[in-house]
Amino acid sequence: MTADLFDTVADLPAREAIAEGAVILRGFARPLEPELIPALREIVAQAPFRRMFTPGGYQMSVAMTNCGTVGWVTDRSGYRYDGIDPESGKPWPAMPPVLVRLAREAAAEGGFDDFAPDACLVNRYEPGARLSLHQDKDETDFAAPIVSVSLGLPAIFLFGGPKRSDKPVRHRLTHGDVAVWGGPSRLFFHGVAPLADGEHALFGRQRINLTFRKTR
Ligand code: MD6
Ligand code: FE
Repeated sequence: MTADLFDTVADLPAREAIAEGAVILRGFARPLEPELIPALREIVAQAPFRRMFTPGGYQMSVAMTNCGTVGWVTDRSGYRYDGIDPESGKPWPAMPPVLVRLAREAAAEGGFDDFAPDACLVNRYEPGARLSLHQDKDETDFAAPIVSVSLGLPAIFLFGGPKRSDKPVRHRLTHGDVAVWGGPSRLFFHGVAPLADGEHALFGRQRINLTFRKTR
């Protein structure tokens, strides 16, 4: 038996099914790292990270920005996708081709051909930041999957089921891992446990997560 590169390096299979329609692709984004980092830098220069407020008035611990035709925003009036960055009054930065390609190839690897995302939410987790269990349901097209790319510090991804009360399974996501969920698990509850402190060689004391969606 020959182990492939990922088996050797991470001692984990390169592809882990976590539910019907849901898979973790270990290290899938790593080959694109040299192109991803400058692309992200450019996005953040145009649309800096900001900590948004929930409709209930709480400030999120995760800082966010977006690229693509539309971006996900939350404020006192609710959650929505908007073509305009409320901080700048300008359109969100375009989605760089390397990100479109990464999302499309990961989706295909997860069993979802022809994924054409129009939104990429960029999340920054600093130590202690967390995301409580939720469903991604502000999109109109649930046929398309969610593609989620992890960079920087490791995090514990909580993946539950169709009901909020379904006990989530904890999956450790590290730099370069990509999670894809769609079809039967498209609306499954998920979240991120409070980020443990640490230092990543490229990203320092943070985790960056990119979530790609087709919103319409
Ligand atoms: C993650 N993120 O950070 C998964 N969903 O691994 C999400 O599920 C997510 O970061 C909606 C909005 C922001 C997110
Ligand atoms: Fe989500």
